[in-house]
Amino acid sequence: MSHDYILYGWHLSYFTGKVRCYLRYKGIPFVDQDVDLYTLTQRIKRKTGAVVMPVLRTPDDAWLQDSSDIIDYLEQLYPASSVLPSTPVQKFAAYVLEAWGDEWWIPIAMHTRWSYSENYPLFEQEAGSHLLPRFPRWMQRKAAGFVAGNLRGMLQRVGVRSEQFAVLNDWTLRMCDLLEAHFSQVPYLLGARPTLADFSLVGTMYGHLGRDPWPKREIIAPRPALRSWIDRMASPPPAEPGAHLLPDDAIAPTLEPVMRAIFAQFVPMVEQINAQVSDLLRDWPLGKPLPRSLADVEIPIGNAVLRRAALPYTLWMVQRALDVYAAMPDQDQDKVAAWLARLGGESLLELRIARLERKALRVAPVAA
Ligand SMILES: N[C@@H](CCC(=O)N[C@@H](CS)C(=O)NCC(=O)O)C(=O)O
Repeated sequence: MSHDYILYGWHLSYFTGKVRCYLRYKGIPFVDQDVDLYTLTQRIKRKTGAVVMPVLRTPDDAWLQDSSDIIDYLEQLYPASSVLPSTPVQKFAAYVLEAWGDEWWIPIAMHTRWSYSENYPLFEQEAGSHLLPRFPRWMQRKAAGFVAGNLRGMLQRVGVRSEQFAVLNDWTLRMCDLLEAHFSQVPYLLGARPTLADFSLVGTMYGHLGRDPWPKREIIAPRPALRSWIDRMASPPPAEPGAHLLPDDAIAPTLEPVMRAIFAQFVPMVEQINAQVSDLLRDWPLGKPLPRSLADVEIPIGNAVLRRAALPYTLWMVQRALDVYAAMPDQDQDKVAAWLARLGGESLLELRIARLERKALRVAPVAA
């Protein structure tokens, strides 16, 4: 059998946005298929082991799951207009930003959607009609309600707790101000073309903050440079040969406050997840998937503390970045280490994560 790539997902979905924007930027022909209930819960479950989106079905009928693995796979096949920087600091930064964009923003994306009821009609309408196309409206509403119930069931775990709304909102506004200042100066995170870092961040920005009515109006609309970056990412202009990342492996000064926040907040979160996982692994068989979530971690945010459950999967994302670092020649590692030290990120390189393999939405320890 041979067909174009098929992307199973929804416009509402965080990680589908990451892959869709990537496919469009790369000019890879694909069918953008709103996933229905049967495909989501039966076919995808059978093929990947989880009820999850996005899934990319390849022309030779492999069903690929996980946005990072999908992008890795396609980068090998379509090396033109690579989204991976070739110089050490930008390359490492792209992977760190990918881990942060994928993992850190989950509570923000869930909070800005599920804590404001004006967002629900869009969710209900789109999710319902995708799940049960051609079915009566009342059945579509019921199906959307079922999925919404499952997603609401995750809120507490990911840190969307009413006593934390103010911290989440303040953090989001401050971070979006930083991103606005950056995109007012530089078209993409690392220069004049998008990288893995942009595709990760656009997941939360396109599917959630840029489309759900409350955050779209309250957070994104007042920040026109951020808005136009989202729009450029969603409908990318054709890749231009002359569009380069910043010269001399530089990270824009406007991105430095974002990186500092990552090192001050995301890295401590990762360290705490790693401590919990390391404890557990003392008595855990190789190959057995870890629970999806563990006990709470406590993340310093200015004078406040944000609590959310530790997700072992996050370590797999960070392992990707550390693998890239480990594969660099010494002089490149020195450049990355010096850059991290300047921005307060040196402890990232001290993390000792047990080797993990992804198993659908979970991770399992494997021999190093
Ligand atoms: N890390 C995966 C996660 C995919 C994911 O979490 N997808 C969400 C929708 S955006 C989902 O299907 N979640 C179901 C669940 O968490 O059980 C990726 O990068 O693709």
